[in-house]
Amino acid sequence: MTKSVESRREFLKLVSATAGAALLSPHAATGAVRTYAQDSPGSTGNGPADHVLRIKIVPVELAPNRIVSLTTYNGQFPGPLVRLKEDQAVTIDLHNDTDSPEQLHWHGQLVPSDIDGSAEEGTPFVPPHGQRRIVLTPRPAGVRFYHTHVRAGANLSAGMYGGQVGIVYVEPKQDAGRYDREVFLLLKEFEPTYSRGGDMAMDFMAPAAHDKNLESQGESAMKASLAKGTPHGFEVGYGSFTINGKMRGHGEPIRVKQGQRILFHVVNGSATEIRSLALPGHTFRVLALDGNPVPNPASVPVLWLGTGERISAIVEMNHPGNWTMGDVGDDDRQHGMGIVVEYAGSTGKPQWTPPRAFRWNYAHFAKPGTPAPPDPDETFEMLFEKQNAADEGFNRWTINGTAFPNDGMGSPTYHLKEGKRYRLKMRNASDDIHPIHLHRHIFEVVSIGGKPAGGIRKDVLMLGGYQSAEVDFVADNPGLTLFHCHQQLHMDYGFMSLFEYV
Ligand SMILES: [Cu+2]
Repeated sequence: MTKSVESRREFLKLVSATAGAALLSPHAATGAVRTYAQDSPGSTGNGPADHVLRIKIVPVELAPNRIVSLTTYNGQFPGPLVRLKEDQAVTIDLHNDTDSPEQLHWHGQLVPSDIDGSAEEGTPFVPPHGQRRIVLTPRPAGVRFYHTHVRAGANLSAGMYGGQVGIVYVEPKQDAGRYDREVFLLLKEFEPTYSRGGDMAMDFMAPAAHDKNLESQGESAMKASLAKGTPHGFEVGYGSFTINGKMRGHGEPIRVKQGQRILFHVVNGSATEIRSLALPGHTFRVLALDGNPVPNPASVPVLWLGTGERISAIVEMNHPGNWTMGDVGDDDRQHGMGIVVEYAGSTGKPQWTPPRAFRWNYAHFAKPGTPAPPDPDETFEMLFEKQNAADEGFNRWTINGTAFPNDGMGSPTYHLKEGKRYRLKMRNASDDIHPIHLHRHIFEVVSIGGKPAGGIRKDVLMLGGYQSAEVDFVADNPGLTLFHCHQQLHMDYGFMSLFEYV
């Protein structure tokens, strides 16, 4: 085990033993205890910060008489839209007004491990009733977001079940887009409760073919567990569904005029759910996935996003009326997952019609005939498996047979050399879709279900049930790097791994 891992481990132990005490640096090479304000990695100066994010618990009104208590940023949900300029460093003060240590993760940005917001990577916690100043150089341009990165486990008010989610827009140096207006949409559910067995939409993705070996492997494991009398592991369902923190019909409508081109930036801020979005009579021209421009901007009738995914898409307002833009799932839309799009001069109740049958396929946005990426320097094979209800009633998730420890103190499994190109060959022996996320790097999709999909750059990829996918990344950002499924229940119960640079 490397020294940095040892010090991280010691640090994490200290933090959990002394939550509430002065925060310690995980990188204190001498072992000396230093207070946080004096030795915050990346801290600078005493002047006012460019941005302040304050973690606090407040009541949030999702609809009249529908008020929930949420841990938020700055007392609002969603957290404030943070607009940054590519490569222009900013200071950000993180305050924690709660009683629990917190982490703020800069999802999709190429930042150092000590500010990335993951304790597993060695980022110090923002202590309870404490603060931390960081300096962040935003990159790359595009839609990123920020959210908490603490383990929730069985606590359905912690982690991403609460309101700690906000959008970051890193403005490009040159904005190539032609549009009249930008609209940011954050999709998020609240009032989580446990259930047994999920209702995850499974049939929306293409390619749809299952890998027979993965399927028989997953199914025989499940059968063996159920045969022993074990019930299905816990899943989580929700009582309220929101766009930008309001249930359908209770927020401000998106007011448009015929002929306008609206650039929607859609973020799935859900803890656990895959979301869809459609606007009756309109199509989405997808320009970027996870903030990164796609090789082939294609038009689609519906967007699908796993947790943590973002899509930027232009909609031409060419179908006047009063519409519900919402989830294609009737139940979720009726429980709030929608927003009204109102053309100037239109009256009457907002209308919904389902989109035409369509399968979501990342390869739509790849350019046909794109040459295969260069051979990697090394390939890591990863097999994802579920152990039904194995961890106090929760499903345990393993990568190559190993679950990441629940205390966050796992050792790095994968060793990287700076500048080398790595391929992750991922195989899913479960029937769940996993939105797979890599921190601090952007990967390039190589193939999905055995079909090439080159040129698409992302940081979250939905891996279908009993399917395989390959992604490549270049090790260009030294430091501990977390890899995990973005589904909160999955990451909290083992579906994580660490990469280190050696
Ligand atoms: Cu998962």
